[in-house]
Amino acid sequence: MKRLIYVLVALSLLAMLAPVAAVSAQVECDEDYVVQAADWLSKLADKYYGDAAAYWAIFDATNAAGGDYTTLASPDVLEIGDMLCIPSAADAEVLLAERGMEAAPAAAAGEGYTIALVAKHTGNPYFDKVDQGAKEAAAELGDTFIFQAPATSDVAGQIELIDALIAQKVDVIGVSANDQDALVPVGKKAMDAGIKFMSWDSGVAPEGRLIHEAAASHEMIGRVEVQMLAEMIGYEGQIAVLSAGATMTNQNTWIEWMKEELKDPKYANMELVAVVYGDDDRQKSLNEAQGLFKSYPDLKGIISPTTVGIAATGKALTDADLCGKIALTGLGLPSEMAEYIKSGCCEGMALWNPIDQGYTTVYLAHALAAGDLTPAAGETLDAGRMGKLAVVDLGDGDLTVFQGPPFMFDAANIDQWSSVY
Ligand code: RAM
Repeated sequence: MKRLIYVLVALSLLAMLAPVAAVSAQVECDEDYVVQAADWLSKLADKYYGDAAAYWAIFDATNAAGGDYTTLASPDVLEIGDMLCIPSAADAEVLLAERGMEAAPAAAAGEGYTIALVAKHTGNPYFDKVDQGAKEAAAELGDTFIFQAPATSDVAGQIELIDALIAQKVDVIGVSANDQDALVPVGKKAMDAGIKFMSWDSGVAPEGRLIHEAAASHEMIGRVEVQMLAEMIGYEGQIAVLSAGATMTNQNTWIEWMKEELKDPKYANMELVAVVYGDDDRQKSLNEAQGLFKSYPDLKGIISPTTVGIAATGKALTDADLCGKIALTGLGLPSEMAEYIKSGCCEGMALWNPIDQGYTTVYLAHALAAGDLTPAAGETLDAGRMGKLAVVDLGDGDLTVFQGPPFMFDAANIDQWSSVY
């Protein structure tokens, strides 16, 4: 199974590398810019040219400038202190033309649609990164963007927020569901009011929404996590899952695929002894991890398919001096997991880019509002820098757009990503 994992690594890393334009035009740096905390290229492009999509001009000019200027591996990766070359607006146009792109006329905020995304809860850096990518897309499209979440991951808080957004008459509402069924009535209410209602990250049941944006194939995520843990523990011993909320669609779907994968006879000596829920609350997740250590003294491995849960489990293992005795994998933010990956407590894990998730979701929301998508299976979403993405029907009208395969992180690449998300 190592092979699959390595192929995935290669694919994902390739996908992350930006095509480097051959800059044949002569351009000058109109201004030097030193990267500060919370800077990203599209934000700077918006500031200098009023066009977030013009970030390629800064990227190409900086890479072509040499000398003291930073060499950028990807437009998604900026480090504090990087020295950027900011070409004049005229030179930026030349550089964009080299890539076959046109500088867009600056769209005034509020000219476009009003798109509201509701996350599972506040205080989760995963959703802060979704917000970042969503804002980038809204700036490119000239839309007004609203990002909200309840304080804890309960569905009642989400329903309250959605009710208020319906009253506000926004154009699109998208939610990462804390409960796929409980959100159906409010989704129907939104659609009856003429609002496009969709889900992202964690789906609402198909009858209560138009379409869902999913990070990566549910099947691939579930199967790969079991494969990774099996490699770590030599295909033998008791394992457990530390999940997010018991009614959260995304984690539940991945766990179903984990169970499918575990049916393969090669896992005959592995036993799934427990699935526990930390509700994407740091303290509860930590307590649940400690509960597993106590209840299952022979436990060999934990899969935590939630960024909050895996980081809490990394801490619980470290505090209890159990790293190396109980293996850990799952879905984690490089920024939160770097210390556990470097200490060897977590040999490897997966995740997609949550910035890209926010970006893709807003492009999808915009296409719904503009009537560019019906939506129907077989249609194609033009998702800006994410390229063209297919609308697929997963069965019974479960229309979904996938943003792409997950990335794999380990000690070899974690430093490259821990400052990005
Ligand atoms: C947590 C949330 C989110 C999930 C990630 C992997 O941040 O539960 O919904 O997609 O983990």
